[in-house]
Amino acid sequence: MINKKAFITGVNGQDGSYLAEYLLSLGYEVHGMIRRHSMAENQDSRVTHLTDKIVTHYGDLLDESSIDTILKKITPDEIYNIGAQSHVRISFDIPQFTVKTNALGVLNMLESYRRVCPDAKFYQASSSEMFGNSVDEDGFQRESTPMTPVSPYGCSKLFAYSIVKNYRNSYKLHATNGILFNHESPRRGSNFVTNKVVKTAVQIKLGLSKNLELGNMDTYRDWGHSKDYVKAMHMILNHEKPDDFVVSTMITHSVREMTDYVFKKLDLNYKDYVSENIILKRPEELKYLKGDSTKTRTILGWKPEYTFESMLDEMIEYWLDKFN
Ligand code: G4F
Repeated sequence: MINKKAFITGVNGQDGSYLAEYLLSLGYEVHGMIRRHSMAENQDSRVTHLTDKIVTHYGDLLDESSIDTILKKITPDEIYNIGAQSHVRISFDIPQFTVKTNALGVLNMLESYRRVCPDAKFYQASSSEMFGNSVDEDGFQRESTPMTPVSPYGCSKLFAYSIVKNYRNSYKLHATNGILFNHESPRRGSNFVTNKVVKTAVQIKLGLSKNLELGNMDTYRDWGHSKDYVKAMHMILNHEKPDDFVVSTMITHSVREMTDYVFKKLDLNYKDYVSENIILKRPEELKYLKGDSTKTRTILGWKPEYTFESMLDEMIEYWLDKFN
């Protein structure tokens, strides 16, 4: 068992909650930061089952003093900065909040980390959205692919990625980036496309809904499972040399193919229920993602256990259970 203390921002998110479970299973003392919301049950809904096992602290990436106070109190060995405004389309509606949280918020974390506990190791949740529409000739994005983001979210994440590298080099910190491609699970927010499709398809199957409106169905994403990806986060942070790693399945599917798979699993034809609504499209779209995670697989020995199909099957089962 590992006798260490970990601090996770965004512990109440999909990844934060799976990461907390994973670190607990390894023997860690787990601390998480949660933000105060007006609805009490939203503050820790994904970690209520861990109430007795983890320590939560109120704080905010935009409130430097709260980060300082928490880090001084815990003196963690490992810091996972996963908290963010993580919805790409919504980043067009609230660009300034997105940039403050995802860019300045990371700088706030790094400054506290540098001053309070510089011997800790730091993981930053970087994103494949940073690549924008840049693709290498062989159809993959990898660590060396130029980054040309096409959303306020992507731009904010590129700043964060860059400042982490800058702090690593300037202050000799063990600060790392995981460049994660899309990753899903039953805990995914239902305004992200996979869980929106699965949840609504199940509702249609059970007569609880009649139709599904989507935005662009002809974009491609490399979708993995969050449970596999949090293990990669732990490996990246614990690699002896602080570095940047792509985490992906190396397989891509369109939103249309994903929708077709989910409806077929429920013996439905998506064409009878799904329509495209321009309101759900983005002002600028990232069309195609397929990540080359060879470096992560070779150096760290990581590989995913879930497939695209087993991940969607698990999500379908979850919603069938929930509504039945
Ligand atoms: O599920 P999405 O909203 O995920 P997106 O934008 O790729 O971002 C996710 O992955 C990133 C990694 O690359 C993360 F950094 C980020 O935090 C987030 O987790 O949309 C996927 C695709 C897009 O092309 C979108 O235009 O699905 C398309 N789409 C079509 N109809 C839709 C919808 N997306 C959403 N959310 N809702 C729709 O109705």
